[in-house]
Amino acid sequence: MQNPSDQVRAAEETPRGYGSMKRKEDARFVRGRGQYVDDIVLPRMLHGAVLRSPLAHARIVSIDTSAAEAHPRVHAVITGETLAGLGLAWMPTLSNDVQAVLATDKVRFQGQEVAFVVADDKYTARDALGLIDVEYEPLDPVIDAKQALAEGMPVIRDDKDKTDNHIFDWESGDRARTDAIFAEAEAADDQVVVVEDMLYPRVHPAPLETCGSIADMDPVSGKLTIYTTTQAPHAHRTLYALVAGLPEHKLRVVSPDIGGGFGNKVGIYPGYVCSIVGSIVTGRPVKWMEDRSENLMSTSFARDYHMRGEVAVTRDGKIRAVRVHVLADHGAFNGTAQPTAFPAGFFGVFTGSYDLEAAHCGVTGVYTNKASGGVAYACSFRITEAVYLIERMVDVVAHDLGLDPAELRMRNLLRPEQFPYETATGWVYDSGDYPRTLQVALDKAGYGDLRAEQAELRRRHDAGERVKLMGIGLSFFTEAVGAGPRRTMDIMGLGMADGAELRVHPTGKAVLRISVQSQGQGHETTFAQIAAKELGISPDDVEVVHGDSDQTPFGLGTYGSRSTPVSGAATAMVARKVRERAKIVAAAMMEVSVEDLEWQETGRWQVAGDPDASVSMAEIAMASHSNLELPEGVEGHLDATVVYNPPNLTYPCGAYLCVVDVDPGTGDVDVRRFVAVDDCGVRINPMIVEGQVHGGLADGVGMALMQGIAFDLDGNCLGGSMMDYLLPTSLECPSWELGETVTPSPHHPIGAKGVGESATVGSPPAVVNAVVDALAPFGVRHADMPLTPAAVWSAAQGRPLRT
Ligand code: MCN
Ligand code: CUM
Repeated sequence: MQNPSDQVRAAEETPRGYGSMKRKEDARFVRGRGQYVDDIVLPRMLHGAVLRSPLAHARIVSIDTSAAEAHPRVHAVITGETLAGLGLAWMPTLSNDVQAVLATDKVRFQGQEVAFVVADDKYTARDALGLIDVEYEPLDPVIDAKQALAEGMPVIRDDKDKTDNHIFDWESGDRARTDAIFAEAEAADDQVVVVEDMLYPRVHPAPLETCGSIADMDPVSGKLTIYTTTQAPHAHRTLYALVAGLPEHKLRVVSPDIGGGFGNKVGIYPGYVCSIVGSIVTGRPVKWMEDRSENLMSTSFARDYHMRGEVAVTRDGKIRAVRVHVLADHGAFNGTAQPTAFPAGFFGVFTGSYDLEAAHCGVTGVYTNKASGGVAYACSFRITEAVYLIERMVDVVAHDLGLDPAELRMRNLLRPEQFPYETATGWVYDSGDYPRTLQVALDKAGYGDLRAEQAELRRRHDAGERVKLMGIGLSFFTEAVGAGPRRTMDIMGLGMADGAELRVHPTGKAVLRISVQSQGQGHETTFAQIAAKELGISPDDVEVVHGDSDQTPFGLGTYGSRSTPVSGAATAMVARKVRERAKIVAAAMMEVSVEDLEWQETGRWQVAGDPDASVSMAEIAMASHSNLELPEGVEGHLDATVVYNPPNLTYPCGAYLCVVDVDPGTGDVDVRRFVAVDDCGVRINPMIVEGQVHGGLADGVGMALMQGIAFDLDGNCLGGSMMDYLLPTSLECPSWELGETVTPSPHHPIGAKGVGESATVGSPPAVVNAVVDALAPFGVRHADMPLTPAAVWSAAQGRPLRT
């Protein structure tokens, strides 16, 4: 087990006041008292079920719903035609595309929504799906993204007058300068160009709670309430308002407890819209909850990036430039979720943690007959792909040049004095001490000893002994989290800034209302800690309200690890505003001037130099509600609101080291050790941060070794159950060894950077680098994820599996 005292604590700079307190929300979760969407039962509630396409690509000839409609316990059968009458057959996606709510003309992926049945109970609704008769005319599917743009391929999106399957071309960086450096490197004797193709396979966030909603249209008041699994209640409300033409005050979006999101719950799914239409049509609340296969087959997948990386490097290991081309498989509808101006998300940070002369990437997005989506799963908008690309490439360079991968990284990492650092693609990294972070990881792992052990095992292997091969894999990542600023970042025109409201009651207890929505990250605890520290009261005395659009200020939601960078900053700012108001009241209470007061860490306003003259926040709160005479213009009471528009993203980083033992005979990989040193600036609750890192590391082991949503040539999804799509368990994971460095974000009011996705971003390349390193005696230079025993064995035979 993890021994906390064993953890490297290079955190001398951490300000006091935060700390590892147990999560407030766990009181209800460990007692089974969480309230998830499926726990909610409304009076007269009906249940919906979705009929899905068995085919990946087919024209719909006819849909006969008469038998289902005749069922005595069925209340409504809704088809694309019904929706077309309401103007709702298609809905906008978060990427300026449209997506079919229920198919009218064609089905475009296996599992696509075709009809919706509303019945007395969920079993009847499901049974009645079997009574619907759909006649399909099968069409050739487009499954291989590399063939999607080939001459003569079937056109998937003929609804849009398209003549091919091309979605977008996007580029970043300075192409001419990058090409010039590559030309130089190719010509020079002391430089080389290293090239590798790699796939980041399609994977799925697979939250334990699937997606669902309950729509409740009150026919009298005309108010529509939607209880739904969303990571962004306010954004969803405004999008519903825009699509349905309803005013926002007639819409209430409630996101109750959420059983994991991991990006899967950012978008709006057809099932949500169907439950709304079902409620409007029947005049009763309608619940829709998908099952496991529906979740895996039809909701937002992640990755599916076919990448070619090129590195121009001197023979002694100075990386000069990086060039990348990506073919991005976006499925049948472009439903990726990222700020509007970023069709490839934040892939532009593919320059990683290194000091480069130039860089360029081009991304081409294509349609295929697969489920849509495209950023979900703890990715910080495609930074998973970017970090995998650069960290795999660095290891390929080390392999080709015969350099030690740790040494090569040290030689190229940004140095602390270079911050703020503008990358070759225009991102301004705020702060970090990368060499120190890497050194902490190497020391903690005992890097030298590990290499010595590896050399000995290799010697025995070469001597013909049957031993497991040991691999050591490193990765160093820089994350970019906390979207906005709203000037450059929006979702469908909604700028990425967050509001916060804080009210201190007369007794000194506070209620904090935030716009972000926790899916398990512990916001009720950490946000209370932020406000409590600023106010000088106990976190137990701050109640955090979130997840209800009627009760909280507007904001863009939880994803891209933006809650702490944006709403966390809003919370600190609003609490400071309240503290300043408290100061005026305190001055009136003690009959001194405001300038005479100074704030004490103990949570009191004190007359400078006189410890006997001070008042606590609770005393001030009561006085602010009393008949105390206040200065002109001060209204009394203790509350405030703010909107925080971040000046920049925050850039957490980390150094990860994975040790694996590989059986070359079976291809079986055992993750022996995993050292993760994260720097997310000031940690509010180290226990929660470590929990976030643990989860992300497990994600990384899953993606690297066992997960992939694959398709056969007919477009049948091969990852539609948890028998096929494997989740890592404690059996596949080692006891994580965590460490930290602390470089506060200079522009964040409390110096915190986000951390929720760091480990998912940073860990896959460490695991893959370790496995490839283990296979070095077989001359292996690269192998694609997932590194299943079959893939590892094939790679060792010199025939790596390629998709
Ligand atoms: N925290 C902290 N100190 C810091 C940074 C963060 O104490 N310096 C705390 C935060 O206050 C918060 C938690 O750590 O309680 C995560 O914070 P943050 O990095 O701001 O990320 P978000 O809260 O915005 O969470 C989103 C992120 C994303 S995008 C995915 S995907 C993911 C992740 O969180 N999904 C999760 N972690 C998850 N964890 C759980 N249990 N469930 C999910 O669905
Ligand atoms: Cu990209 S998964 Mo998280 O940002 O909700």
